[in-house]
Amino acid sequence: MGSLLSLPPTVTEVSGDLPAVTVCNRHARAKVFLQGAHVASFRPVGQGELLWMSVRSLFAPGKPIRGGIPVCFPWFGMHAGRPELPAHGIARLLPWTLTGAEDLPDGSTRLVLGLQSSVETAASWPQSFALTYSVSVGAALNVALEVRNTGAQPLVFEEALHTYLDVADVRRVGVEGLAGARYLDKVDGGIEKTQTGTLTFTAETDRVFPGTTGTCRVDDPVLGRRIVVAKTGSATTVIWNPWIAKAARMPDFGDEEWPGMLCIEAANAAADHLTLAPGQTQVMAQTISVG
Ligand code: TA6
Repeated sequence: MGSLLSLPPTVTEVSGDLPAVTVCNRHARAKVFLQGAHVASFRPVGQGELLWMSVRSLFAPGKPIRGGIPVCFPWFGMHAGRPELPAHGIARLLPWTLTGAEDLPDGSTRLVLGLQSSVETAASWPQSFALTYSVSVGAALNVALEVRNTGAQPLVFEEALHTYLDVADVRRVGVEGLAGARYLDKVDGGIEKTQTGTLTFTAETDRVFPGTTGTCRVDDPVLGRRIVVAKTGSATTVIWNPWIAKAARMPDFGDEEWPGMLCIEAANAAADHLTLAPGQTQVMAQTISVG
C-alpha cells in the first residue's frame, strides 16, 4: 500500500490483494480493509471477537466482504430503478484512502479514511460527494461516517453501517432497545408491525425500524456477555439474520454459519433518507462495546 502517512506504532500496514491496516493498542485489536473502509475485526483486550466474519467471505477487489462493518452508501438494499447496480451502494466496493492515523492520549487509536466522487462513481451515481470515515479503536469501537455535499445540487442519499455482531447462538440471544417501535417486516412483504418486548430470533429476520435513534443491547447468555450498540445521527435501525434458507443461497455465507451472527445496523434509509444542501455535511456514528 505504501502509505505516505507516518503511522503510529499501533498501526501496521497489511499488503496483499486487499490492502488493510491492523491496530493493536492497550485496549483492543482491530483490522480495517482500505476497500470500503471496512472494519473487519474488533477484539477488546480480555474479550472475544465482537464482529462476525464469514469463513466464506471473499477478500477480493470490487467484491463485498461478508462480515465486519460494511459501509453502505449512497443507497440501502437494491438500487431503486437500476437493479443491475450493486446492493447497498458503491462505497463498500471502492478503495478508500487512509488520510490519518494517530494514537490518542487515552491509549486509543484513530484512523481516518476518505472517498471522493469520481468518474468511476459517477457511472453508478452522478453526484458530487466527499466521505470521511473515522475509526476509533479503544475499549469501545466508534465508527463515524461524514457525508459532504461537494456539488451544486441537493444530495439525496441513504446510508448504513451494516454491522455484523458475533454471538454464540442467535436462537438464544435477545435484542433490547426496540420494544414498542414500528418496523417494516421485509420477510413479510414489508408490512408495518410493532415490536413487542425483546426481539428474539426464530426464523429469517429482516426488520427496518424507522424513526429509532436509541441504543440496542444484545444479551448473549452462552458467551455471558452483552454487546451494546449505540449510535448518533441515525434515524433507522435494521436487524437481520438470514436463517437457514437465505444463508444457503449466499455463496459467501457458510450454510451452518447463520446461528453465529446477527446484524444491528445504524442507517438513514427509506423514509429516513437524507438531503444535504451544497456544502452541507452530516455525520452518522455507531459505538460498539461490551456492556
Ligand atoms: O440489512 C439487511 C439486508 O438488506 C438483507 O436484506 C440482506 O440482503 C443483507 O442486507 C445483506 O445484503 P448483502 O448485499 O450484503 O448481501
